[in-house]
Amino acid sequence: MEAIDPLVAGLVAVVILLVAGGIVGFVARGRGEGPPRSASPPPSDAAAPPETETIEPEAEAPATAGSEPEAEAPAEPPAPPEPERLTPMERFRARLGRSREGLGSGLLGLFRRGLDEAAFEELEERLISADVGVEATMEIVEGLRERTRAEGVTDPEQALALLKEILRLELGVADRTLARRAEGPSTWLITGVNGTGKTTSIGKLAARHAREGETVVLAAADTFRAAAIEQLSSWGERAGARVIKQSEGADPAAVAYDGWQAAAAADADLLLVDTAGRLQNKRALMEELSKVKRVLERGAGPTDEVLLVLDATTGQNGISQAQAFQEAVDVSGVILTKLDGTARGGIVVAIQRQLGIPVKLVGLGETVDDLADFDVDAFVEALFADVAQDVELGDEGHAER
Ligand SMILES: Nc1nc2c(ncn2[C@@H]2O[C@H](COP(=O)(O)OP(=O)(O)O)[C@@H](O)[C@H]2O)c(=O)[nH]1
Ligand SMILES: [Mg+2]
Repeated sequence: MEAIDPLVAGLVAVVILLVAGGIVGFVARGRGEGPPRSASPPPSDAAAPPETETIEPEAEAPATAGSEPEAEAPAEPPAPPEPERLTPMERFRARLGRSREGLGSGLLGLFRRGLDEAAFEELEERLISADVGVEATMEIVEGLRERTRAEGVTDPEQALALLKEILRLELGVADRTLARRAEGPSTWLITGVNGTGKTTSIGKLAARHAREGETVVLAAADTFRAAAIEQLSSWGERAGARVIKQSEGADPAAVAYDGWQAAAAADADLLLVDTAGRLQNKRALMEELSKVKRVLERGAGPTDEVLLVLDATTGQNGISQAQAFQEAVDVSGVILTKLDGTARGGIVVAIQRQLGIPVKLVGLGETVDDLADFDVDAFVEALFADVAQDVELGDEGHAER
């Protein structure tokens, strides 16, 4: 027994040294690697002035247009120096300033004054002004009233957490995936009223998927004005996506069909079809759209996504527009644009509730990076984010004050 003791002591010492070394190494690594994430400004600053026609592609990863000189198959691809992209949470938070001002900020202060009728009434007003819709507002506020009572909640922070949870539940059930087919080009038809942001959203989508290494084809089936075709072409150029177009006034259904043929011939991954949003009257527009879809499907088979682009700043108006589109082309998802410029972020709730169509993507600005998958958690957190953190992120809405 006594002979073992020094051996055991030695082993113990070695183990202690190893463990201590590991901890020191780990701490050192942890300190060293910390990327100055929050210190660096967002790549596409929210304060950038809106310039539709002169959007810079801001140093896109050149994964798009084929053969770069240095694109020799590297044995082990080193992590490419990705331009730093915001996480959904950061992006939402940085861009939802206006909605937050109306809805989220100050709520904690309100609850601190007491969870009484006056507080619930003010919450109701805020939700309605944010375009959540009357019915949903009543339910949300009633839900909060009941749960705070039932659970004996008096703490304002807890009440806010409950409100967030109720909102998340309200938004939480939808399938927001963008449908892709296993083989051949997935086809997404983009519809919506003029000026809502169809072409811009297509440009952003094209860039995003091209960046991921996909081959993207765009069909300029908004043949209503030559400018619309040019606008799509320049987005296509920037994204490295081929644009199938004809002259102004051409049959949009034929352009869509051509788009499919080109996409199939190129073995492309994704076909995005732009459409017109303005015709002499609504009926003509809806007839044209359903024809575009029908003809496209003769070649392409069932359309994978029919995305309706709605402008968040038009509030409830957008919802009545949506009904007509839904009848004409059976919408599968909404792209909600201009959420950055509105205090009516609550429209997300109203759209889903009143239309039963999930918001799948949101536009958070005019530049190529300003399209985000709709993320319920990020959205709800951003709506109610602590105002102190906005300044840190350079949020325009609050930093200006
Ligand atoms: N602030 C902001 N502007 C947007 C957004 N999406 C589109 N726009 C702007 O809305 C205007 C109309 O967009 P456009 O794509 O031409 O609409 P379309 O007529 O539906 O094709 C343009 O000035 C766009 O830059 C967005 O998410 N945020
Ligand atoms: Mg357009």
